[in-house]
Order: sequence, then structure tokens, then C-alpha cells
Amino acid sequence: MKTMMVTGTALAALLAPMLSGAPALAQRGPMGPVTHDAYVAMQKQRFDMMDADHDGVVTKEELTAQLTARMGEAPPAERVDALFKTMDTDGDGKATAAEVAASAESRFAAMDTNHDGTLSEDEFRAGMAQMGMGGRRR
Ligand SMILES: [Ca+2]
Ligand SMILES: [Ca+2]
Repeated sequence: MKTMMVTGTALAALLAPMLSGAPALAQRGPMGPVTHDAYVAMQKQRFDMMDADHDGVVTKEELTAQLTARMGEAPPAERVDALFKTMDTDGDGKATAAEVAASAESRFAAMDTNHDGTLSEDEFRAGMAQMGMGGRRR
């Protein structure tokens, strides 16, 4: 839980400057509406965080390490596999920044269920939950 809060704070810090033109949105907090640009920036930041050795490529090992750090426990291998597959679109075992950016685009499109170019809190949560990345646990 503590980890989620840290992530949320980092996210808020990241989003705040981008939302400065829309104070009403910023006040809704880190889980508020996420614009397309903010989402893409978030995914890029996430990629940089995952790319522990900064070689521009995220491996399954790096993804596992990142998820373990975030969740406080090692994630199930099949969850890592499923998530990694969404990142490594050509299946060569390496997720490049370009692949992750492209998959972020399609994920955004998939989550933006009412197609208004912004992820509402509900859309965002539903999308994260679907990926098994949400803060909610059963
Ligand atoms: Ca790497
Ligand atoms: Ca790849």
C-alpha cells in the first residue's frame, strides 16, 4: 500500500505541470482524468524506471524487478509474461522504447472507452485493473 502511495505521489508530481492549465483537474488528484499526452509521458517515465541498466531496452528480468519493487513481492510469472507480451510487440524478448510507446498508444485507445481523448478516473482504474496493475486487490 505504501508503494502505491509513493507511486501516486510521483505521478501527481509528474502530472501537475501538465495540468497547470486546468487547476480543477489537478485538484482531483493523481487518479483524476488523464489526458493522452499525460498518459504517454507517464508510460515513458515508467519505461525509464523499468530500464534499470539504461540501455534503452526493458527485459523481462527488468520488468520483474520493477513489479517486485512496486508490489513488495514477486509477481506471478504468468502475469509478468502477459504484461511483457503487451510491451514486447515483436516478441524478440526485448521491449524497446518504441514498442512500449506504441503499446501505450493502443492501451490508451482501449481504456478510453468513450473516446473523448481523456481517461476518466473510472476508465483509468478499469484499465489498470484489467492489466493487473491496479491498487485494488481481492
Ligand atoms: Ca534495460
Ligand atoms: Ca521487442
